[in-house]
Amino acid sequence: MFEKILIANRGEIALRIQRACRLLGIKSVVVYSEADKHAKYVKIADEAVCIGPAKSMHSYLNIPSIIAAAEITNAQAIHPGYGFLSENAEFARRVEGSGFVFIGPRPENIATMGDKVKAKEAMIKAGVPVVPGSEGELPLNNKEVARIAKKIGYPVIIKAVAGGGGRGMRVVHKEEDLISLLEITRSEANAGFGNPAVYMERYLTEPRHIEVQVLADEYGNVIHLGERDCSMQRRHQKVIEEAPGVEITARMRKKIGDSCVKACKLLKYRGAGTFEFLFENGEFFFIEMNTRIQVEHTITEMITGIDLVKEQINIASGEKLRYKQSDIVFKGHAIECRINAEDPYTFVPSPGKIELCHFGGGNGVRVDSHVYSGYSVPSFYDSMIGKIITHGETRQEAINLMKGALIETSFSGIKTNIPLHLDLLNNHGFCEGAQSIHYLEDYLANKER
Ligand code: MV4
Repeated sequence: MFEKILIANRGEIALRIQRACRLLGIKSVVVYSEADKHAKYVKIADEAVCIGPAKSMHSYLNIPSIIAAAEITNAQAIHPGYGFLSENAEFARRVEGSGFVFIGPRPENIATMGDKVKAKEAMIKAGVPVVPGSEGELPLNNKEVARIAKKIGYPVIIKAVAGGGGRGMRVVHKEEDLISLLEITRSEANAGFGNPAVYMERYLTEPRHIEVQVLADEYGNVIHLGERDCSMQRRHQKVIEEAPGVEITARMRKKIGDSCVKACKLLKYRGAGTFEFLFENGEFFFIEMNTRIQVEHTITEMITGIDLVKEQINIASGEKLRYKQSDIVFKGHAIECRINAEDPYTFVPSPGKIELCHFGGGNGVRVDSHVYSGYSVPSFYDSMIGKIITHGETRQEAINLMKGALIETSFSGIKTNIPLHLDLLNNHGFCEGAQSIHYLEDYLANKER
């Protein structure tokens, strides 16, 4: 096992990884930008290294600074967290090339999943159901593209091969709009990702976003840990997540989970990973795979009792997976509310000094947050300042616990999205579990009128 790990991230996930290090008796090195220098998780780390100025480009995205920090502190492994460099295959390669262990998948697997066409091809090979669409990237011949769209059937969606997470996509409802939207998507893809290649899929109009968590070791042992429903989102930012998925039966879970496990085995995948699906009319359709720990990993931890960050570290140190699929038992229902420093109605970020901060608690309530009274939320990064997670025997209990936890929670000095969360937890449609990926945006649009 490692003696020292460098955490190449900030905020709540840096603290989450630091906690896993303490659990395992591993020393942690935190890297920080000048904007994060006063954060408490930086002060309480075994070691801390400043890697540059506030702007991410010069600190949390600065590969040579991070590797130099690992060298001077004699860390053995680097955990990338989520966001920043976590899905950068080049970073993973350079970490390994410098003699450190990358706590994550093989660089080749990160690169494959970054190419959405290659990712889909890998899934088709493994028997994972994918959204029907073009075979690979679209040809340059417009007539040919029109023929493909007609065959798939309108509406279709055009997506950038190098995109993902909702960037670089266009829905096309009728043939007249096809070529102009195709050209816009291509040029945006080229400008945004340096790659104009696009592909096409049937557009699913009212799906849920369901994702499956997996864990794989170096030796081909793979398990799945069930699914999460992340449909409650606005502009591709998740707001509330829950596990298990509302409509998902044990049979469906086993079938889709087993197919994800098979894909991992074929890919020789290692570490934690998430398969993203659209779920409509009882069917799963793969869209993307994330090769990192995700913000919402906590709800899977609550219903399985498995510490995913601890397992990531165990796997990276070369240990065999300590669980078989039959060891995984799903218990109760968990919900996560992402707490953002923002206006709850306009979504405008609200950085600044938190005068007072108090989180609710009690049995079944978990708080993952690095903030406290007196902490200043920097304006340079994502506005998420923490997560409240509740775990009950039933979905209704998890909702009730969350309402209580949020009512107990108070912040002054900054605005948070807690009022929005409370509105949603009292919303009839959400309480019925009726959410599709459009639910929250529709709700917000209707509320304005
Ligand atoms: C889709 C889709 C409908 N049909 N693909 C958006 C993010 C990216 N990961 C894929 N996305 C979508 N792909 C087909 N064939 C709708 C979306 C989508 C979406 C997906 C998941 C969560 C939120 C979303 C919000 C808008 C659109």
